[in-house]
Amino acid sequence: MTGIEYDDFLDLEYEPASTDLVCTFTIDPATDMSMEAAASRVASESSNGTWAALHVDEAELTDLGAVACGIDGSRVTVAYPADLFETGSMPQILSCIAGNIMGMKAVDSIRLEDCTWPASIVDGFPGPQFGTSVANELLDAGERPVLATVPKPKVGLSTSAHVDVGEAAWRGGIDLLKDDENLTDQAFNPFEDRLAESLAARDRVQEDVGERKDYLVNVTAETNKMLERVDLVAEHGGGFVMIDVITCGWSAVQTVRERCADHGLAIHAHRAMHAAFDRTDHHGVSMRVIAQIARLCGVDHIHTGTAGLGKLENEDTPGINAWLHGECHGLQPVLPVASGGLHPGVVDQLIDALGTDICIQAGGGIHGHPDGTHAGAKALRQATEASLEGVSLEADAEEHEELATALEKWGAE
Ligand code: CAP
Ligand code: MG
Repeated sequence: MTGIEYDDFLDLEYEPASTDLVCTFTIDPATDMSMEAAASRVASESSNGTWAALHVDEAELTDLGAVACGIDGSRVTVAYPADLFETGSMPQILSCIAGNIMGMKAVDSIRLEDCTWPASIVDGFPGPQFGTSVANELLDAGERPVLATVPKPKVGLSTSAHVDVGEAAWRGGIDLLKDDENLTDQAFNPFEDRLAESLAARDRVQEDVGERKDYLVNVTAETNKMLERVDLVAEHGGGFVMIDVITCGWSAVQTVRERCADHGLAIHAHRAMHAAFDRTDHHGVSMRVIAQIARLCGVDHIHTGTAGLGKLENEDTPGINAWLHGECHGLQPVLPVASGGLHPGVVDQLIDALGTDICIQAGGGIHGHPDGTHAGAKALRQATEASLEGVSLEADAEEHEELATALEKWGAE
């Protein structure tokens, strides 16, 4: 019989195997606790240890212990053997690596910063169906960023008013109309009416302007309800659904991903509530890890912020986007979405910071244009095309009155 104790989970000589899931944490140990003691407790509690020394028959014991194998200041590396994890279950993975340890008294705070995912875990997940290829497989964006808009006010517009705003934006040069996060199926704007009327308007606009357009309809709901809505989107000829991935939960996202594959629908991931996990730099789960999880679960777009240019706090948008675009055991890359307080006057800086393989999403920055939504959409498209051509926004505004008015209103910061 052997006793498994907290100290058994620390080995600073251990080199993680390529098959391990390697997690990096920021840890602030509790008073009176060394970093080594705190790190070994984290590895223990998140794998197969507990607070009491256990007496287990070694012959019966599979070696599933995680190893706290690196300490660098407040950064701690923990390597988890892949056999600890059920194939293809994001909830099970998170119950280990971001579970009880978030509340352990051994740490004053702990933040899961980054994961290196081994092939054996990644292979259990579908990844995106389309990813960045939506720009040209489902839309006609060419080399420029995909452009999206969300009607404002967030809620309260009737179905026909909402559709009119969408139509004006599409005609002005926007590719994607998007629902806001708190618009789902309320009495003032019921889901199926909005879906049917928006897609009918989309078809009219496509016909007139000769560019593919689509609608990111918010299917967010209880999981079975969401599946019904996904089926409706397919029936009505939509190409995308939008899911609020944090509020729905990852198992729901996995279920919807399967149903979307049946219909060939792409998934736009909104991330309301992410800041409850990632806003502070010392506790919770980073946006980088949230984006990684979303990619494994198979979303095609995810909001990752505006590199500090908009109205919301952001965490390392360029670094997260680089991960979403980069290689991960053959998964499709995800299209990052920049959103939150954007307007035409910041598009050049946004593209400088994040490149062109992104979606630019603006609500107030289009509908708040002094000449209305159609002019606002034109201004965003003008600013995008000027930035791609290397023409300054001010110079382009001399040729385009919509952009000139937008710059007068909001400035070219
Ligand atoms: C943007 C937005 C988006 C946020 C999401 C809003 O509207 O519709 O939900 O940008 O944030 O409700 O605020 P505006 P993030 O363009 O009018 O600001 O992308 O950071 O997850
Ligand atoms: Mg919103």
